[in-house]
Formats: sequence, C-alpha cells, structure tokens
Amino acid sequence: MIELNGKRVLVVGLGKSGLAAARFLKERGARVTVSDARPATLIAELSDLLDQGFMVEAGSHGLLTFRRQDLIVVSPGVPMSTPVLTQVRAMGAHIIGELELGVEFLQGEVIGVTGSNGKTTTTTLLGEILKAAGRPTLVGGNIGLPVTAMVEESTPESWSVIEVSSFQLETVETFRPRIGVVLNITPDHLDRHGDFATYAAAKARITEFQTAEDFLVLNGENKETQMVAAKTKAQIYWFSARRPIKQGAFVHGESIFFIPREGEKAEPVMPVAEISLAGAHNVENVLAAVCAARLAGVESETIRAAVREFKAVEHRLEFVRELNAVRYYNDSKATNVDATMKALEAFDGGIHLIMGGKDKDSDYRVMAALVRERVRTVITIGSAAEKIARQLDGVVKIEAAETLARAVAFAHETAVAGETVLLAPACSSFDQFENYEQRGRVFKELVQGLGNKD
Ligand code: UMA
Repeated sequence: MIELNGKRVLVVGLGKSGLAAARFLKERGARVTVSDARPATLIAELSDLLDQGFMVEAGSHGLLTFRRQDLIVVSPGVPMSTPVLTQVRAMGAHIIGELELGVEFLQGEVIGVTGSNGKTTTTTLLGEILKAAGRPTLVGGNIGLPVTAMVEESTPESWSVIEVSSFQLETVETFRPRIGVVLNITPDHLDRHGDFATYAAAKARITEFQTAEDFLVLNGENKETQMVAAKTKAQIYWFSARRPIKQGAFVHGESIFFIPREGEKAEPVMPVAEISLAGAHNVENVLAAVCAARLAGVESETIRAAVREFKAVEHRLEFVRELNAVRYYNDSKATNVDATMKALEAFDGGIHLIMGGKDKDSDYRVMAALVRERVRTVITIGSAAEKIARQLDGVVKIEAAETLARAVAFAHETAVAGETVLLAPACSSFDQFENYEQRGRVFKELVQGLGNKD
C-alpha cells in the first residue's frame, strides 16, 4: 500500500475525482497541493480548500509545482499526454489516477465494469442484485462517486461495483478486480486516445493485473473483446444474446441460462420477457450482470427478482412522457455513435432524433442506414451540428436547431401520433452543458413544460 503520511502529493484536476482524492489524501496525512487549469475565479471550492490548508495552483499546470512531488494523482479527465505530465514522467515522477489511489485502500471484493456502452446500467443493476442478496454493497467509479470517496464505507465484507472508464484505466498500476466485465468495445473518445487501437488497449487494462483466481466476463458477440480474452490470465466467462455458449450466460429460446463451468448443465435463470428495460442491448447488459452475480455467488432466484424490479437508469433510454400520443425518451448518456445506434434499434421507426454536442472525432456516416430506416428527422444541436449535417446529408431531413430548447420545440411541432422523440446525442455535452446529466435534466424539464397541441 502506498505510504501517504508526510508525503508531498499533487492532485491534478478539481472536479469530483480531484476533490475526493485531495480530501482522502489529506485525511491520511499527506501534504496536498491541487492544480487545476481553470482560473481561480471559476473554482467554487477555492476558498474552502485554502482554509482547509491545501496549496492551490489555478489557471495553469506549472512544471515547478509538478516537479516537487512524491506522488501525482490525476483526475480521469486529464490526459496523460498533457505536456507537463509527459515532462515529469520522463524525469521519473510517480503518476497514478484517482481510481488507482482509491482501490489501493478499498476493502472487500471488487467488481469492475467497463465497456463503451452499458456500463452505468450494468453497474447499477449489479449493485441492486448484490443488495438483494444481502451483501454490503457499494456502487461507484465513473458512474459518479469517485473510488476514493468509497473507501471509508468499505469493510472486508463489502462488495464494490465500480464502473471503470478508459480514462481511468490509462493510469492503473495494480487494479485487480475479483470479477472484471467488458461489455463491448466500439469507437469512443478518439479525440483523447488518438485511435481505436489505443482506446481498446486502455479498456483491456481492466484485466492486466488479474490472476487465475479471478474472473473475466466478456461479450461473445463483440470482436474487440476477443482481443481482451487473448490477454487475460483470469478465468473467462462469455455472455451471448444470440447463441448458447460453453461457460457463462446466454439466451436460448425465450430464456436466460447460466453454465457455471464448461461441461456442466445449463441452469435456467429467467425468461427474457421479464426484463423491463427497453432495447436488445439491455439484454446483453442483463446477461453480463447475471454472469457476474452468479460468479459472486448470488442465487439465480435472487438475480431474477432483482432484474424484474429493475427500471431504466436515469438518462439511459429513460421514458419521460407521452403527449399527443408522442413518446419522449431521454438517452442523454448516449455520448457516442454506437450508443445512439443502440437507442435507435430499440424503436421500430418514426423517430425524431435530437443529436449533437461536442464531437469526439466520431464518424456519423456509420449511422446512415439505420437513420434512413428508422428516423423521420435528425434535429441537430451544439458544435458538432455542421459535421453531422454534412455526414448524414441526403439520408434524412435534417433540422439545425442549435439549442436543446429549440430542438424540443421543433420535435413537438413536427412529431405526430405514434412517433417518438429521442434525445440520443452521440456526442459529449461539454459545449453547451456541464455534463450529460445536466443535458438530460434540461431535456426532461423542456419536455415536461410542453403544452397540449390541440
Ligand atoms: N482539468 C485540468 N487540466 C486538464 C483537464 C481538466 O485541470 O488538463 C480540470 C478541469 O478544469 C476540471 C477537472 O479537471 O476542474 C475535471 O476533472 P474530470 O474531467 O476528471 O471530471 P470529474 O468531475 O473528476 O469526473 C470524473 C469523470 N469525468 C471524466 O472522466 C471526464 C466522471 O465521468 C466520473 O463520474 C467522476 O470522475 C467520478 O469518478 C464522467 C464521464 O464523462 C461521467 N466519463 C466518461 C464517459 O463516461 O464516457 C469517461
């Protein structure tokens, strides 16, 4: 375990992770400096931090500040390619991420869930299943609760379900989940990782420190997870919504089954029809959760009851309202092209799709066939609007609304009975909103504020 008492530690980034890490470090006797690229006037917590005895650098990341440290803890949103980090790393600095710091101190068992899409749903569902089984359960990570903020509540009996992003996996050096889950790997965050291979390699790091005593749950229908299988020392369990597999969870006929070990009999878990989440992708998320929960020793009956009770997570294909026989859905968490395509697949057609935001070097052309088949209008918002319009030119009618308020108003005017208005942006939110949660909440407020058309 890292010794922190009396050590000089720098925390980079003062969002949720940085603030949690800074407090965590201070409580353990470290001499903490925090550094954020935002100007001091924009850091709401600044005076509190100074009062509590933190040293604060705001407005830039200075080499001198970074050189003087025994340990540097970076927030997930701070790329390792940031020049000052590259410089001090070359000088031998010890740099870890907030997740790595947290898991070093977290007690009990850890389940790590990663993937390009479905992480939040699967993590939340797994948490619910473990709670239903009477386990002392903690749920956190990329889902919104930094791991350093989970440590205090953890005990040797705890089960921590941690949603893990590629950003967090970039900076791990011991993270070893008892059960690792890779839901799928499809293009995302290419603006940060540079290319798909680098992004996929970051995801694969979830298994880097696993041993033969650990379990790795992988999607049998996703090509990239095969690459992760090739790298692991853990025991592999597959899941598939399409075909029976030898060890893991799958759909056969109308039901979900689990095979605990190759050669053993398939245990029935539950009918697929009992899943109340919309969309075929959610069957995959449930399969992953079933697999991980069985590996954690939860009985099938408990899993079945918890899955049956489980409704959509906020901002994940969340039903908002029906007005004039038009149904409105909030999928603000669809922050990449693949997630938006999965959302489109959940409806038969007649979709008015609100998309756009901050582009992540994505290729929207791959959506063309699906958009042509199911979407009536694409209503664009945010800075990616022009690129989306260019790449989907001629596929379907495109309306440039610029803002979410105008997009909702336009959709309300245009959609007719039986159709669906779907916010599934395929982009991050940071050009117009604080985060995807705020975008989703604003969407829901706008939708709730709509009046009857007649
Ligand atoms: N900053 C710098 N220097 C930089 C870049 C940023 O100082 O070079 C500062 C910013 O000014 C800001 C702070 O860093 O003050 C933001 O840090 P952060 O971006 O790491 O955000 P946090 O609030 O700490 O939230 C992070 C995750 N954010 C990202 O990975 C971008 C949250 O995931 C996560 O919920 C939270 O930690 C708790 O673990 C969000 C996310 O968008 C939901 N994740 C991506 C995704 O799901 O696709 C990976």
